[in-house]
Amino acid sequence: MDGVRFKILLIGDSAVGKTNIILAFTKGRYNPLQPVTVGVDYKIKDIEVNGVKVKLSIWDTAGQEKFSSLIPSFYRNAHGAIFVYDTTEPQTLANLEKWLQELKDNTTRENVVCLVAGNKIDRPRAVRSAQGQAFAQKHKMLYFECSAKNNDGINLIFEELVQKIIETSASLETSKSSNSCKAIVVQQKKYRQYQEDNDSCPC
Ligand SMILES: Nc1nc2c(ncn2[C@@H]2O[C@H](COP(=O)(O)OP(=O)(O)OP(=O)(O)O)[C@@H](O)[C@H]2O)c(=O)[nH]1
Ligand SMILES: [Mg+2]
Repeated sequence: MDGVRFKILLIGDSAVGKTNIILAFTKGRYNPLQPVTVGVDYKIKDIEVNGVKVKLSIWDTAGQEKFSSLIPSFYRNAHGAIFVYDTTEPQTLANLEKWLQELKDNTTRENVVCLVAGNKIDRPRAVRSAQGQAFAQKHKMLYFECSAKNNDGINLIFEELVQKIIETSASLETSKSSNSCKAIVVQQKKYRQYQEDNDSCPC
């Protein structure tokens, strides 16, 4: 199915690793000297989830307030949001409450699918997984941990988020775009059935 596009946001404090997560996912690279993000930036990446091709626009913004700009256009029409915190800095998890409020204040869609990502698990942790999970559970979000440095868990985050967006949109069945997502779910089921019946890909 062509023409499926999702807008994904990365949100969180400065230096939690948002830009490096995007870099790891889109280019397989890590930059320890990554300059702080100023304003808003985005990258495009095509992925395939359960046989369905999806074009992602992945939006990055400045964690430092003094550099943030164009906030409403950043949040507009987003399908999914990844709330990033640093597993070595407890305050970055606490601050996700503020970032969540900002999303709520600016979103133009009701059903933004949200995921919490605890980044920098390659370093000694100062936040237990259970603490991150508790925040995610409280707000009905998915929860994952990752290391942009080691490219550990990064692909999974985007794949699970996209899968959840497809499922959520299909179950709502209220708009043209959700109908197209429903079609994707049907296609995924057919694809899985085909894989069970045959060992090779149908495409
Ligand atoms: N050890 C480790 N360090 C990381 C990881 N991800 C990012 N960093 C470090 O954290 C610094 C900040 O990363 P960025 O990706 O620039 O953080 P950001 O969230 O985009 O920050 P702003 O643009 O200011 O909002 C980087 O220069 C890296 O040194 C990781 O997975 N592990
Ligand atoms: Mg950045």
